[in-house]
Amino acid sequence: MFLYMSTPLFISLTFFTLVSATIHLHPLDPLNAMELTRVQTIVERSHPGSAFHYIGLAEPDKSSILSWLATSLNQSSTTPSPRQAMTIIRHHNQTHEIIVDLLTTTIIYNRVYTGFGYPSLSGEEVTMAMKLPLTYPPFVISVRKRGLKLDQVVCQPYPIGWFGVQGKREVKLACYYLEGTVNMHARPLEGISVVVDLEEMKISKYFDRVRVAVPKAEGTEYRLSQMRPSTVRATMVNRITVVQPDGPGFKIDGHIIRWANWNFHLGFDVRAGVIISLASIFDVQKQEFRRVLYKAYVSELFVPYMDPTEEWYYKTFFDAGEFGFGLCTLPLEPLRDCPANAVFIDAFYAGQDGKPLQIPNALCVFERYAGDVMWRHTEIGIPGEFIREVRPEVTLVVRMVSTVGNYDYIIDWEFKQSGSIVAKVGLSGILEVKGTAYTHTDKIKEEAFGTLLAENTLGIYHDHFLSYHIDLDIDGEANSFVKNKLVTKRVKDNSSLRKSYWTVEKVTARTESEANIKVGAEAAELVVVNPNKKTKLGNPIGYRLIPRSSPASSLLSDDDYPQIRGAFTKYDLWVTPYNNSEKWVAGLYADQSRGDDTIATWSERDREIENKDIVLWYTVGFHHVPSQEDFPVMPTLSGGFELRPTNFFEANPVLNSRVPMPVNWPNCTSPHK
Ligand SMILES: *[C@@H]1O[C@H](CO)[C@@H](O)[C@H](O)[C@H]1NC(C)=O
Ligand SMILES: *[C@@H]1O[C@H](CO)[C@@H](O)[C@H](O)[C@H]1NC(C)=O
Ligand SMILES: *[C@@H]1O[C@H](CO)[C@@H](O)[C@H](O)[C@H]1NC(C)=O
Ligand SMILES: *[C@@H]1O[C@H](CO)[C@@H](O)[C@H](O)[C@H]1NC(C)=O
Ligand SMILES: *[C@@H]1O[C@H](CO)[C@@H](O)[C@H](O)[C@H]1NC(C)=O
Ligand SMILES: [Cu+2]
Repeated sequence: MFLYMSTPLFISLTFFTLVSATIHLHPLDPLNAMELTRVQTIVERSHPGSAFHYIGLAEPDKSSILSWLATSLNQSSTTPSPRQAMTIIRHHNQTHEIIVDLLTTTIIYNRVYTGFGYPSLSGEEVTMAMKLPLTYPPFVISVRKRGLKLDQVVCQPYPIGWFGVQGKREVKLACYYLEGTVNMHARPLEGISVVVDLEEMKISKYFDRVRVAVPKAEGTEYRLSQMRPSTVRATMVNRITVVQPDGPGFKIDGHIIRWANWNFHLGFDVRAGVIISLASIFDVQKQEFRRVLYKAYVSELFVPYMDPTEEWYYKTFFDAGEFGFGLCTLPLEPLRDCPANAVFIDAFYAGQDGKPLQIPNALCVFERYAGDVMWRHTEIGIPGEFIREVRPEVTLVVRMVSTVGNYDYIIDWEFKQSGSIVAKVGLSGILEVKGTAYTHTDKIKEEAFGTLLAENTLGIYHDHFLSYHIDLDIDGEANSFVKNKLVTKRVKDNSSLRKSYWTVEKVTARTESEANIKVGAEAAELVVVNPNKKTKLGNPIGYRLIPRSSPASSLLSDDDYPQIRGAFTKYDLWVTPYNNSEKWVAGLYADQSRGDDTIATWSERDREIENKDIVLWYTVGFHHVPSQEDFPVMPTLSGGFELRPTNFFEANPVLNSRVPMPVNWPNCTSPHK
């Protein structure tokens, strides 16, 4: 499932470097390589031979972060930040949760987890499991029976899900045929089921049920170097770049990024991937930074396939919880994944042995100038005058790409000077396809569960549900969630020639259940307000969540096993009170989870959320009916949402924004001077 491009780090741990490195850390900084090594040493000492499935920051409670920030503003005091690491290991076939305090270098919490579900798979065990079939005699026979070459077969591990019975820690393998292509996902070997027991690291079940033609290699190529020049020419465009002769306009100070009127903390977690925290915007009128976003990240990514047959029913993946959205992050390619003016940032995580690994260029940060307009007006109504004011839009983008097996997810966080934060996800990569005997849709007699994309190749229907954890703190923690319902009114008293109009009815959600919403089912603005603060004119200060793609909640039945585990997909939006231990919307132990630690169970308490520190969980969903254009590799399909100030400022915050100076680049002159 993973390409190992991560670089092992060899670190000489001296007391001096550890101490000096700790003092300048921000409490939200991801664990650095030295800290990971420290955790590994301490845990390995008490639990020798552990397999590390997770090491990440044990995030301090919000109150302690905020008080650290307040005191660290005083230059004179250099309070070391609280640093603790959360570790999930497998040791003697048991799951342990261990918290290590990095300042005192001691274990402060250690318990065996006995609930349902297993920790995320480690990259190393996945790599080992993949190789098992190639030396497993029944599999070798199956490959021969199909007339295929064993050395051209590669297998990929898939979590087995939960279907009502407690399973061992196992994965299933799906195998693919490489000959004549590098697009292995396009050439599945259907009909074979391989189950691997991960504790024993051996094949525990094996079936070869049906034989289906392996789709052909022709037409599956996607490398530019292999394309015939005549086919490339039609889509050729001229040379193009973004030039900033004065360098980027942002500053990176540790993990703090300052740009234009924004500053925020940029973190990384092996499970969540990129994490945005403590985003504040400078208010020109008030002459101060104002808090907007405490924290935001992708909490889970659920991808259920819609084929209930034996070889496919279990394909209902939780990519963050089962694999690690951060673990699947691979180095970005300069000039292609990110533009010429991008700055790249490395990330660190722990391998199965607990030792630090580096992902070079895991994140990029760049200013985007895409020719868009921030605001404008032309006034031709004044006799004798022609007024035109245009402000071009420059924004700041943080990007990460996570390649979870066949799919690539391009995760963007974009900051606008006007106060908006835009979250965007782009789906690309290779579809999960199924081999079939069919070569034309006219011949398909029974239910196919997908679209015929090429001869012998079905693109199976599926969903992508990304749940975003969005902890807004609008001018402070005490916030409320308000639905501004747009309701139709009738004119009843003949006072107007109009028969109808719409108006706004504000409904504040008092408890969790009142906030659940299927966006699109009703016309409403979704607003987080600070009910304790008002603009000078008396409007509640707020931020609005605007979907940037059609919402898509789950179409599965409530009693279907994957739906019980992925219950967050029942609504597009949930609102919960802040709770530092409610981080993963489908549960901490997502592999073979049973849905007893999901937002649906947390919310059963129906806690109060009015004028409280609240968290929004918004799902960016896609029902994916594959089409032929998605084959052999899919052009990016995007979705997302915008967090937009709504009566947060007294007026347009970019009214007096400047226009960037023109760039006189050699040999680059505008024909429309
Ligand atoms: C900074 O330190 C001074 C003196 O110790 C104290 O009075 C003040 O409250 C501190 N400021 C913050 C923001 O903690
Ligand atoms: C873990 O369990 C497997 C059986 O599932 C057993 O073969 C193995 O010895 C066990 N390992 C340890 C360390 O107990
Ligand atoms: C409105 O006008 C209609 C037609 O002139 C009349 O029948 C009706 O009684 C009026 N309704 C009111 C509330 O005045
Ligand atoms: C925080 O969430 C956890 C998990 O849902 C729960 O056990 C705990 O009681 C919650 N804490 C508070 C203060 O509600
Ligand atoms: C500009 O054009 C000149 C002459 O064609 C060439 O020598 C030079 O390399 C060009 N500069 C850039 C930056 O492209
Ligand atoms: Cu898809």
